Amino acid sequence: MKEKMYHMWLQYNSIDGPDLQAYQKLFEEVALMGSSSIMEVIKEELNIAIKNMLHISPKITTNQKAKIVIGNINQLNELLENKKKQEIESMSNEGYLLYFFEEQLYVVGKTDQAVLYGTFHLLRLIQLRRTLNTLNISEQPTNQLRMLNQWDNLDGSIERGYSGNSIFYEAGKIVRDKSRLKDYARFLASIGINAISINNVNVWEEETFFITEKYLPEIKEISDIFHSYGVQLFLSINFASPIAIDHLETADPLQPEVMQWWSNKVKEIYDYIPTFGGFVVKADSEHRPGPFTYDRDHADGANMLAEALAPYDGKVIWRCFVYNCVQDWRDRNTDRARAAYDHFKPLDGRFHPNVILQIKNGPMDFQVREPVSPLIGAMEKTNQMIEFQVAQEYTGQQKDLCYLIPQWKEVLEFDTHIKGVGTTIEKIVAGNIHPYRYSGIAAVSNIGNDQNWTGHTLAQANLYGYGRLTWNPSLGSEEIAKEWIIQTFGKNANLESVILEMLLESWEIYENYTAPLGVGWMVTPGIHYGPNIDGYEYSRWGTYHFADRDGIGVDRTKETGTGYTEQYAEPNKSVYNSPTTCPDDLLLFFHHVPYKYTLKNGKTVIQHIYDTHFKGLEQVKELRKKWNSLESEIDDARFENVRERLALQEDNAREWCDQINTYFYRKSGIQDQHQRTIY
Ligand code: GCV
Repeated sequence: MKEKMYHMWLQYNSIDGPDLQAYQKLFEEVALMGSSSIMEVIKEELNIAIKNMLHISPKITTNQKAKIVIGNINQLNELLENKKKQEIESMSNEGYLLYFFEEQLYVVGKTDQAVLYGTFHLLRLIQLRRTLNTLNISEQPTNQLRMLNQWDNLDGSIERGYSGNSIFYEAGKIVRDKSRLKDYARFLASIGINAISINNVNVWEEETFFITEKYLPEIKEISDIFHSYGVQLFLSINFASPIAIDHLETADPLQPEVMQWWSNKVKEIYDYIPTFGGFVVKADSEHRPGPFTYDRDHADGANMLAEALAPYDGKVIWRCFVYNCVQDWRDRNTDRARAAYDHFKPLDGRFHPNVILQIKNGPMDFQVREPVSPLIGAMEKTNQMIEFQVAQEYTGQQKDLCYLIPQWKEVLEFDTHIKGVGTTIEKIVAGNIHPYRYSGIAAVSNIGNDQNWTGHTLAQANLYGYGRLTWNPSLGSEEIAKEWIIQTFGKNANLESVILEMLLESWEIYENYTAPLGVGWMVTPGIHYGPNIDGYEYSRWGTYHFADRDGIGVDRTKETGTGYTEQYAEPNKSVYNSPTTCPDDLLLFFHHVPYKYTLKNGKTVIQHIYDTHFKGLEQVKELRKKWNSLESEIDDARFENVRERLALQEDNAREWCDQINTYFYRKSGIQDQHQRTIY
């Protein structure tokens, strides 16, 4: 039964009832054209899926009269009507058609990779028990780059990993048995992910050597596995590599010997891995080396690498998470929220066309609630992509339930107004606003070697949803959740409605019992789980929330605060700058207000804090009851896993509720209107 945990949403549950015969008939024979490594994995997947779902082994042929015909446009050229050919021609390389015509079902795309996506789409439809003989689907991804970043280290640990150890590395070595990597690649391809970086952005000593002959042969093996599922491999690099690897005296990006070093290095990498994607770089951030050491800026640093990669069509994905981590929080001129925009906006126009800036969704660090980063869309002449975090670093660490798709949807739907009404983040990162050559979405992965991949079985929904949303941001949170539930647990109306409800309310619940009204943090420093209201890291000075006996929140206004609001375009700038127009859920991110300040919902800030924290705890108790009601409908292993996690979540929620309410009661001296017990 533990196997069910492992197969996530590719369970391929047995189909019964009246649908079965119709599906079986269709799948008796499948014509599969071509023999590339991608076509081979399509064949494998069909065999597994059809056998499990329909209890038959399809005859795989190249017979063009077969009921199902799968191939790319060149292979099916003679079979297709002109109209269909034109439709495919007009699509991106990853676009495909899935349609029924004169008793045959076609899966046809521009490339083999597109055909792979089309095949997974078809298999998904069967899992969802959809009728196939009326299909007429035309699909292509909205985003060009749909990437996952592994924060895995060679010793097998994962920075901010909550699902066991790495599936890539173990005890200082790349894993020998790579079968789990292949399964990971399958899962990623099934949701349309097309790029992966396989090591932590914090590149420590030994990982620096990933780009040398010591590791490249094995990294090539990993790359080949992912490549056969249409996923391109990237590596995070250490900016100081020339010094660390070959003892150069400097890593100054403008020194000819450094430029030459990188150029040779990149050639060596491509000799091993011709399909290599490029570098992911964290520089001048949290004690990592970067161009600032040499008085150079980030355009100098990124461009030097871009020049080395350009002949191979390689890319530099340069992270904008650059800030002074040892800042004095009492200094009102050093607002961490301002940092990314202040560093990068002035550099617009200076980056090479194969550089992409990767920007976290908020200006801070994946808090439960943050405004959208004002840097996204603010650089018209520089490729940009957004960074989400599927790993629940600040949202419960896969012990607490937090379905993140609604949060990401809010971010993508945010209207920046940078080019007038309708300049949403979704359109910017899709490359539809500025003429970006490359753009898209990246996210920190949430998987490890736990049997169920994600620690909390329900956290699989975040990985699934990330891929689906990134492929098509117009999908709804509910629609994605339903797809995931049916594929993961089978078709069962009661189960579907209970789990759906749990997922959809979970983000709000988590927010209710943790940091209020956008103020963020209040977590145990370093660990980032559990409450520590005054906790702050790196620096010895200040708090993140500026609470005193009179009020709470961070003044980021133009007039009296850090001026961060100025980084937004109008009307957002003015909306955020005034407490009367600032949305309640971000009030304390932008403003320092008295505890008795009245929110738009009619409550005072302090009463809101008390109410949401008591409520959040009660909601977690309800989550537990809901899950327990499903005991007879779910296999033991998955049921127990979630049951245990929800018990931990209740402990966590209680701890938060107690600490937050006590802290603010003592600080403010204001009673709870409902006289509940607060010590
Ligand atoms: C990989 C936060 C995390 C770090 C992470 C960093 C980043 O600070 O706590 O673990 O480092 O973000 O995104 O680079």
